[in-house]
Amino acid sequence: INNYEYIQTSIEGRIGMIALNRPDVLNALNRTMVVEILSAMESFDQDESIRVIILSGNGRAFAAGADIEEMSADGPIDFELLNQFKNWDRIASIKKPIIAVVQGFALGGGFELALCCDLIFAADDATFGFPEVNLGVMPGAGGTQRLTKLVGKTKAMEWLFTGKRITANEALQFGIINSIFAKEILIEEALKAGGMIASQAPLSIRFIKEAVLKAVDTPLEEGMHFERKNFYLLFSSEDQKEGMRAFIEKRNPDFKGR
Ligand code: CO8
Repeated sequence: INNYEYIQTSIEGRIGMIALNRPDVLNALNRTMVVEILSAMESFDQDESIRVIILSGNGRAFAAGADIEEMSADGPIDFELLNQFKNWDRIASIKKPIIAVVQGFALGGGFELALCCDLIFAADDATFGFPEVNLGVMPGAGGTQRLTKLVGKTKAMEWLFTGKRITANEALQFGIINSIFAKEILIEEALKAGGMIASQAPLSIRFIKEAVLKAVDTPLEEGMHFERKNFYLLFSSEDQKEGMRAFIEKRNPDFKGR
């Protein structure tokens, strides 16, 4: 639909698809690509006909990290002036659920990108890891923070200190990913799950996402307060009336997202 250089976008029913498309360099994330990913996410987020976003990588990787060539000669002042990570911060404000579909490598910035998504579906060959330590640097797009909040200090330290590869099975065991599928059916399964979520009341999904993300960073009392306000708010939606009426009338609801 758009003229992107490093990604492809398409629409499958109510699902907006974004595919990283630099397969020759294992979808290494250069700066333009990150801008494109965010532009595509934001335009799907604004589009009322889209209810779920799926992010995948073309070729044999999800993404093998930030583009090492692009950043190798940069200094701290370049990063500061570029305000390099402002686009990454935009991911957190996407309201619709994002499913990462990971096959092959999700390393460094590629792993960080997957960790920014809400669900991760992985192929059995998926490999995660933070190899930055081998390059004399460290993760800069949330890796030390998001991984630690997800798996706790013990494994985060180990994986970040060693750069060790995390297999799909380990990732599943530690709650980093939701499911593993054979490569051949991975996208199909993600579309199925996406379709299921897309059939739910969009405002419920929206406020659930907001409340769960809030829980990650908020003391319980404040989070409970936040949850309650969102719960109350949903009772002003047409979909709440429709959902409860449909239950009473013993039929399927027809949710409109309003
Ligand atoms: N950047 C640039 N090019 C890359 C990258 C990368 N991260 N990863 C792979 N490529 C290129 C290779 O240079 C190669 O190009 P060419 O064919 O022109 O030589 C092509 O992709 C294929 O790669 P390989 O031949 O190396 O394929 P292998 O199957 O032998 O190896 C590996 C695959 C193990 C994934 C290997 O390519 C590798 O180690 N890649 C680098 C992984 C890495 O270190 N990632 C972390 C990068 S640092 C980072 O992400 C910091 C995040 C900071 C914030 C993010 C801001 C955007």
